[in-house]
Amino acid sequence: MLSKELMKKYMVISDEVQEAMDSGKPIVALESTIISHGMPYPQNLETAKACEEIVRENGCVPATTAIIDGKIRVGLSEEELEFMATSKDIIKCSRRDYAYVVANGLNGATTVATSIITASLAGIKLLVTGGIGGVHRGAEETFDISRDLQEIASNNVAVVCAGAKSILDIGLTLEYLETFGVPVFGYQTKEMPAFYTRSSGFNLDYKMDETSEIANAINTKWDLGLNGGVVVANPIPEEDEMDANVINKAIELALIDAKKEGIHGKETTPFLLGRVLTATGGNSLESNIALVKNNAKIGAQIARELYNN
Ligand code: PSU
Ligand code: MN
Repeated sequence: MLSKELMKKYMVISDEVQEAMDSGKPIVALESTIISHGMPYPQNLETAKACEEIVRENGCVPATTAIIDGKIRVGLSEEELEFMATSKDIIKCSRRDYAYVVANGLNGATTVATSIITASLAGIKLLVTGGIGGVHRGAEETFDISRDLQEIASNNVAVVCAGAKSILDIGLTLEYLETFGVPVFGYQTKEMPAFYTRSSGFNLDYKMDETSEIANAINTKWDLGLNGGVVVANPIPEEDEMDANVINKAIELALIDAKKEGIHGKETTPFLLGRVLTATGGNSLESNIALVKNNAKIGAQIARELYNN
């Protein structure tokens, strides 16, 4: 956590979040790359606002994270959410970009990696996202492994997600998490969810049916000095699930296009997300919105118990 002086220098905390911090109320961090680079307008803004509301309804305070004019922001106003949803002047900000964006007074959307960093600097214990980044398919050649995994591994922040998209190699992503000692807890599932679908074909070691069980396991980990995060894998609700064949075909085509067009580095994930969206005629966007909201709900329920301990 940042010292008081450094917080003052680098960070702006919204009144709502500051009050929660002062009174020990549970806080749920929310990322902003999904707003700026992961979804089109206006659905991005509507979803961001809806998620904040769901977090409040479930007894927590939402803290959407971003960098605006070089200030690390914890908790955004409606105008600031709108800015993140519409401005073209926002850098997708991973760990390597973070200091540069802050030092130069720029705007940055925080990925899972930098939302975790921000949460950790602010002392927030849980982050809600849609899907985590991971080991990309073909990573044995491209070395493309999302920074998200290392940040999950090394900060005491729990991450609630709907698994990982199969634009990634889900099996290798799970292996990587295992190497770095990150537990993956399935919320009411024995299988790693694949974002748009509830199943991926990869089993998880631990299925937990109650949010209290998950919170207890996370607190136990930290009590024992086993530092680092946890992935909570919360499958998309059945009624919002996509047809696996439809989505997998769209993903395959997107991967072929990315290769053809020489897309690489930080552009890869937004490119693939965009292509999948166009190919599925907006159906994937609906699923995406539904699963993020569901993560906000379950995330807030876990956070309540985490802070209770
Ligand atoms: N996966 C999604 N939607 C997203 C992202 C991932 O389904 O919006 C975003 C998240 O912010 C995640 C980032 O942290 O992409 C990972 O990017 P990269 O693969 O470049 O590390
Ligand atoms: Mn990458």
